[in-house]
Amino acid sequence: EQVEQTYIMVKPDGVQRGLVGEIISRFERKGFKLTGLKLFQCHKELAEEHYKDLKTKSFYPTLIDYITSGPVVCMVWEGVGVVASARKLIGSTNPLQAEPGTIRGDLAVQTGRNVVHGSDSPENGKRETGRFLLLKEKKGWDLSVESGTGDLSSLAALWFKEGELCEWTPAQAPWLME
Ligand code: YYY
Ligand code: MG
Repeated sequence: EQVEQTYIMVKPDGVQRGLVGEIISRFERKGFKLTGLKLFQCHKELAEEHYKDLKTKSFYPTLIDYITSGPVVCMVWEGVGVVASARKLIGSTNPLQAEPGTIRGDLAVQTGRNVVHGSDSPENGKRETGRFLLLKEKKGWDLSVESGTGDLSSLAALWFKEGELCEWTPAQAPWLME
């Protein structure tokens, strides 16, 4: 099993509603490892790059306005299977369809105010967290080989820069995984 990274972001509504601690808490209690954390005012260019796959959607302009409307909390969580598991903890995109017990199911009512983002694949986890740059620096990995696309521009780290992520071993590690 592969250790993955996922990019989790408390969106501006989550920050404004005072849900930052609640949301961080859910990933902490589950047992994933936090390796990056910052409060950040997202600019338009970054929002557009982050959501570039949705460019043709009717809601895209309002999505960009929403995500840049106030500070967000950017996080990297690491662990085996963390990408899919985090999506389950977050719940369905439409909070009215999200199961009770999930973040969106418990804390939100509308798709356009669904309080949190989570990467949808390990590849996007790497792209969004900036893990590619970290690994490249440490191990000399070739981004084009890793991506399989050869398109370096699409792999530039989005939310974190070199030096912003921490590698550490939580004291609880041996009590979480045998
Ligand atoms: O990954 P997830 O956030 O659950 O949904 P996406 O399909 O990637 O859409 C990203 C973001 O766009 C969603 O969290 C809210 C917004 N959105 C919307 O406003 N209206 C839709 N019909 C679909 C998505
Ligand atoms: Mg998505």
